[in-house]
Amino acid sequence: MPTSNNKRFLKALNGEKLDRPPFWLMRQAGRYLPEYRKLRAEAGSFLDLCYSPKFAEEVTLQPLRRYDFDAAILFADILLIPDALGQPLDYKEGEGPVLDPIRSAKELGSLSLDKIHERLNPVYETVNRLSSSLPDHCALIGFAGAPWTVATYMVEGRGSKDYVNIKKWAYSDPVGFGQLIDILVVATTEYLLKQVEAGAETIQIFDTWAGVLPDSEFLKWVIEPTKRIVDGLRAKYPQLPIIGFPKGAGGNLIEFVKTTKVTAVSLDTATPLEWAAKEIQPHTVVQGNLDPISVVTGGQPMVDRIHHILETLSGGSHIFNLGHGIIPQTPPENVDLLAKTIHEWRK
Ligand code: 1CP
Repeated sequence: MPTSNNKRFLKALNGEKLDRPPFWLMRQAGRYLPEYRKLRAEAGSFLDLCYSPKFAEEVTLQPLRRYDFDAAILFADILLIPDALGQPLDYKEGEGPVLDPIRSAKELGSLSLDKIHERLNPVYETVNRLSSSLPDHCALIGFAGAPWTVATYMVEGRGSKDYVNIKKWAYSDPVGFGQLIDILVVATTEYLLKQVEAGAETIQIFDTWAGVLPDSEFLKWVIEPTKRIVDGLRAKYPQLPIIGFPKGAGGNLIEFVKTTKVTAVSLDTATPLEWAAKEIQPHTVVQGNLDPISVVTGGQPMVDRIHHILETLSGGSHIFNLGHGIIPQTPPENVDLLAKTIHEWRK
C-alpha cells in the first residue's frame, strides 16, 4: 500500500496542489536507451528479461539514472497474463508479440487460472526488489493491460489493424466472448493485488485499443471490465490510486471516469486539452497528451508544446506524461530537454 505521502507523484494522485506536476513517460524503459538494448541482448529472449527479477529491476532503474522522473514503472509486458494462463506466446524480432489465437468459447478450456502466480512470481519479486531500490522521491507504478486490449492479442494472435476476428466473436457471441473477458478480469485483479502486496504504490491499467470499439461495445468491453478490476482492487485496498488509460476513448472518457471511478486518467495525444481541462479534470486527476513524436523532433516545438500542456492543465491536478509510449527512435537527449523544461517551468 502507499507508504510515503511525501512523494510528489502520490501527492498529485491525492489531488494536492503542487508547484510543478510530477512527470514520468509511458515506456520510459526500453529500446530508445542503449543500455536497455545491451541488457536485452544479454538476457536472451524478451520473456527471459521480463521473468528475471535481476534484469527487470535493472531495466526499470536505467531511465532513472538519466532522468529525474517522479515515478518508475515496473518493467514487464501486458502479455504476461495470456502467457501465465497457458497461451503460447513468442516475441518475434521486428514483428512484436505472436500468440496461438483463441477464437471461440470452446477453445477457452486451454486457459487455466490455477498456475498464474507460479508463473508470475518473478514479476512480484521484481516489484519487491524495486520497492527498496528506488530513489526515495520516486513512486512505484505496477501495471497490467485491460481485458479488452489483452484479448485483442489473444484473439488476433498479434497486433492488428482492423480487429476483425475479435469483433466478429464479440458481436456474434457476446456470452462466449464474455467468458474470456471474465477470465481476464479475475487474472488481472489477482495479478495487480499481488503487485500491490509486493510494493506497487499505484496501478496503471493500459487499454491501448479501447478506441476501436463503437459506443455500446465500449461500455461493455472497456468500462465494465475496468470497473470490475477497480472494485476488486479497492475491496482490499480502499485508498489505492488507480490510473486508467482508455486510449482513443474520445467523448467516452467522461463515462469512463464516472463509472470506473479511477483516480486518474491518461489522455491520449488526440484528446483536445481545453476540453479535458473543462470536462475531465474537475472530476479526476489527468495525465498525458504530449505526442511521443514531438520528443523525437525535440527542440523549441517540443518545448512550446510542453508549456502549452502545463499551462492548460494548471488549474487542477496533473501528472505530466506522453499521449502514448515513447518510441525507439527517440533521441535520449530530447528527454533531457523535456525534463529540464518541466523542472524550470515558472522559475
Ligand atoms: O524487443 C523488445 O525489447 C520488446 C519491446 C517491448 C518492451 C520494451 C515490448 C514488446 N514490451 C515492452 C515493455 C513494456 N510493455 C512496458 C514496460 C516498459 C515501460 O513502460 O517503461 C509496458 C508498460 C508495456 C505495455 C504494453 N505492451 C502495451 C500497453 C502500452 C502501449 O504502449 O500501448 C502494449 C499494447 C504491449 C504489447 C506489446 N509488447 C511488446 C510490443 C512490441 C507490443 C506492441 C505490439 C503492437 O503494437 O501491437
